[in-house]
Amino acid sequence: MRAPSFDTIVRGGTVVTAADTYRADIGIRDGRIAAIGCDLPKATETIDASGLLVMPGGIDSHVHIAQPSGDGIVMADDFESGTRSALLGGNTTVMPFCLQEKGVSLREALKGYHALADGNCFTDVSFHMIVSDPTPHVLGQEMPALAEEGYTSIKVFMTYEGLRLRDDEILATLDAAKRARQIVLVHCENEDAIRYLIGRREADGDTAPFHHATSRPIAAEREATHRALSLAEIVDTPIVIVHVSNREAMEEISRARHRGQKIAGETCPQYLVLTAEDLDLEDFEGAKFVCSPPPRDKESQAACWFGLETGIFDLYSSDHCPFRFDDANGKKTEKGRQSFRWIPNGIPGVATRLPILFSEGVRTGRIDINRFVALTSTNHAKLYVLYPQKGTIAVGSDADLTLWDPDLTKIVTNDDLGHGADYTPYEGMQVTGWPLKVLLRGKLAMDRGALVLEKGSGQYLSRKRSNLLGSEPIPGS
Ligand code: DUC
Ligand code: ZN
Ligand code: ZN
Repeated sequence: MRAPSFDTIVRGGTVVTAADTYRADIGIRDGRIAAIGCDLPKATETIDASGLLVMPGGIDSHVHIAQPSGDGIVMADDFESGTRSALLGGNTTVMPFCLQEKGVSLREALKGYHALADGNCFTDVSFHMIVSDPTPHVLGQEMPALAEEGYTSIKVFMTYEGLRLRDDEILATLDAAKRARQIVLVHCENEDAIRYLIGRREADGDTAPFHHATSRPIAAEREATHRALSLAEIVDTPIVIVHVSNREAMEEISRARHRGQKIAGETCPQYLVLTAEDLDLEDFEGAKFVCSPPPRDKESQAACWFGLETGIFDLYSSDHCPFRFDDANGKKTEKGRQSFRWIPNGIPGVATRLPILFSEGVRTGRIDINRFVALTSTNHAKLYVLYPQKGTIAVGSDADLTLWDPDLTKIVTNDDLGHGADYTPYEGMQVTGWPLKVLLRGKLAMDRGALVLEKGSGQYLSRKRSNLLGSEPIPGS
């Protein structure tokens, strides 16, 4: 008897990539896509995908997991719960940040982070580095060495005392990253303006969570975005502007592109469906929505949708950064109850990222399903040099597949999301479209909300050097 040609066939679904939509079977062998065609012959296992969309697994290139947060604050997710939540939400790869604390080398930071992640993940994982202490050793020795070893993206902050870099430090970091061919992500908010406004609010007795939003106005984000783009222009290198919340920052990106700069832009679900009014809920409930930049207003939501529709944004990420609400080591920290200044900054969202964009974007006709795949998977893989191993459905690619029910209506509830936080900012929201099954490198990993694979099934992905926003990876580079 001849052995079956495939380990698994995903049969009868509608295959969706960033470019095409068509009916086909997918044959999988040794964890990779071995054939795409009609009526593929038998396999050891068959997964029925009729009535479902078969899409590349989601890639969330902006998540925070187990990140040290200071002051006794504990992030709600470790790698087990964070990647579990990602998988339940239809993702097969996440990219968390490895934070360099001041006085610590990048290598030490990475060692600690790998110790937490390795063997504990449900999805594949690849790190960005956060550079907070750009010493000559970090810039001249560590960055090039780590780029060689597959750590090819870094993030810098323009806000937060202890994390933010001065302009000359940003220039030096951009320069070093350009030489090492690492792409730089920038958090754009003007620290001095924010610090001044926080002081003013506190002096006026305005200490409730809502004033997190009033102390981080659009102008502080717009100014810092303009400055980051100017610094990148001076060094002549591309950058990624992350978590953009409003039209004015978007206009800075568009203007820079018109000047000829290569820029990637990212927005997140919170800027599409939340507003600053959510931070104004009573009984400290507004703290559940404290994140930076803060959610803005309806006009900003419309602008961010426009950016997704028209290509101002290349990436749609969750910025998953979870803290427990009802917890003195989370949102309800003793100091945080006295002033918004101390409320930990971030909200959970890795599990709800895809359903929110599908329901509010695809079902409403704002974007088509191919753009959905580009924004949630393919563009992340291309930008961060995981493509075509990840981010598409093609012969030779990893068989990371999300089987999506486009008609399933759900009410979002925290119990379904698998993260370590005790709430979701989207509780009670009705969405249509939900991931039914996920395959990770050919193996069924999630089936109707149940985990099928063990933790530790996720692998660490080291990446090639960045092509710095070139359209395609350079073969062999
Ligand atoms: N920036 C992020 O990217 N995530 C959470 C907090 C922050 O400031
Ligand atoms: Zn940030
Ligand atoms: Zn973030």
